[in-house]
Amino acid sequence: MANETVFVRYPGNPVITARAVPRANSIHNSAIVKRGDGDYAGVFRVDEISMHFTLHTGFSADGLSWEIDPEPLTMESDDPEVFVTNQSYDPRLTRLDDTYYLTWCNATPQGPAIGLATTKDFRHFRQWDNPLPPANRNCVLFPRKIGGDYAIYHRPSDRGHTPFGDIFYATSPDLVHWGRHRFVFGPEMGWQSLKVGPGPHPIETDDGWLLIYHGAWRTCSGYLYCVGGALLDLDEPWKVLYRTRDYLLAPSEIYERVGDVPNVCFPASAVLEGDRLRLYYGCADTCISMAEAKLADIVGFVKEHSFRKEQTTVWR
Ligand code: BMA
Repeated sequence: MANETVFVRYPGNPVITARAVPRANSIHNSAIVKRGDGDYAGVFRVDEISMHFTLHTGFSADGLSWEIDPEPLTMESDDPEVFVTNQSYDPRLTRLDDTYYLTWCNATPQGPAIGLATTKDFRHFRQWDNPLPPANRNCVLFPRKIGGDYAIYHRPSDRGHTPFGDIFYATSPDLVHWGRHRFVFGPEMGWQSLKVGPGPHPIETDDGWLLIYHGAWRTCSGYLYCVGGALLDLDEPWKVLYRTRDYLLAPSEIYERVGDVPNVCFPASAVLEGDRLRLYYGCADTCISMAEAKLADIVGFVKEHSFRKEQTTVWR
């Protein structure tokens, strides 16, 4: 395969296409988890044929054959001021104790804005107060508290196809009040020279938090979205220990190269299966694929293919 590193693509890719949902133009950057009883559930980004972006739940016995709810999910909230739009996209899911935390992006008149909701059963979702002001496009919660607080990685943005983007860290004692904002890392030369954003929830390893992220590069005819990895300090997760200089995954297959937005691999969920990690990623803003690798091999790759300090050049 052209550019495979440690990840091996599932031969049946793409795993989910627009055919799974009536009136869908595409289904891509989506959040998938494996539940306690061994089945899989997810919140999916569906771009409808009206080009409204909606979130739908989906269920699967094996993570490969999916039933996607044809209707968008609904949220309950006590707060009439929470962001509600007809453009909701790029969900992430994190399990913490017995609750799943959904973060996603809403297109609001003030720009992209992060939504936060919780569910235990994927039937009832409770939306919390707006965690961050616009403009912010990517947000994911850590799977455990850090120093007694909830913690997120997020990516401030602008209103358009943002030509910049650094990853930040923030914490909250109660999921409502967010602070202690810390810069984590920004673009670097090469495939991640335009912007970076957090992907699936961080995964705790002996070598630090593994964060799989996307990096974008501007080509002469558009953008290229690749997948990278970083290892971050377990107690102070804004401190970068290692961060990939070489990408972990990049568009090479026809379903990654061709679609509504060509040349996009957008990592959105990571599911651990024993010592292996399944990465689900959006392809060309059109469909969803899966690639697998041993967790230890991913960590090894990140360490081995990391920038050395003297190679790091901030590229703005
Ligand atoms: C980003 C997000 C993603 C999308 C990507 C490529 O800015 O909007 O939803 O996959 O662009 O179009």
